[in-house]
Amino acid sequence: MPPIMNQRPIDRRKMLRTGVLLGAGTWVAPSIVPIDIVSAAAASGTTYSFDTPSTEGWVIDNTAGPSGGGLWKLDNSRSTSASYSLHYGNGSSGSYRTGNSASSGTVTSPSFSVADTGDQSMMFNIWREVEPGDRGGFPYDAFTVSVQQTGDVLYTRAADGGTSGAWEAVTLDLSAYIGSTINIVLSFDTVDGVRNHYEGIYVDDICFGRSVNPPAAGAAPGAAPSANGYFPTQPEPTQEQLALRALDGFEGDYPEYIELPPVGEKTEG
Ligand SMILES: [Ca+2]
Repeated sequence: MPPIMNQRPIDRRKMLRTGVLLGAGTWVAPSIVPIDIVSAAAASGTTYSFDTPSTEGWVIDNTAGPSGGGLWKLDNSRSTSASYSLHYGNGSSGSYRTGNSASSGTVTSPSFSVADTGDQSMMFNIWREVEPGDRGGFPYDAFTVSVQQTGDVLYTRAADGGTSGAWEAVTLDLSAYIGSTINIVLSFDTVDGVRNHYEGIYVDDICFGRSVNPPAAGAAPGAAPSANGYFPTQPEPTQEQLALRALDGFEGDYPEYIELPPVGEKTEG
């Protein structure tokens, strides 16, 4: 999902005019709705801004996942509502490198009921800086949003470099869970212990509210739970990926001095 540029405040009256209201109160949103970071967070429903500062009922578990030793915390380095957010890392001057070890952890929402009116979507703002996807496409440094009760993965991003210094507003469709009481799980997993010298993840202004925006790309409610629960099952790396990773073990500590050619060019010339 590319960064959303030229954001402007939501005019809800205009949305009502341009959307489609079907019978029985079924709301179908217009295909394109401008999303303003602050306004999205102020939509109807429950919003978590973490600013008192408090996790506001969200539960951090830095022992969860394949590795544990996670770095989820409240942090005031970056936010879309002043001045705290949920953060995986060590602030804007740090990184999520934990020696040469992998790390993982989760943050789990309070339970809530997905009603048949309202509360059918999850909106949040996210800022990510993770390793770039130039090492064979293996999904290192995976951020995932899942449903605890089913293991359904609603959203995942890995090894793509992040959000290019900008915040992204993400909307996920929860209508598959109408009538259910669920908890949402945010997880981050470095998968391995190299190339973790990046700032990490910030999530702020999580809102469960009326579905006014199309589901984000990658949303897939109803997917089967993986063997790892809300940590998606990772494929086995190929021999080429493992070889590149062995090089990364050195490069990861000295990225400013070493630039390896991209995959596919290594054997040329
Ligand atoms: Ca905040």
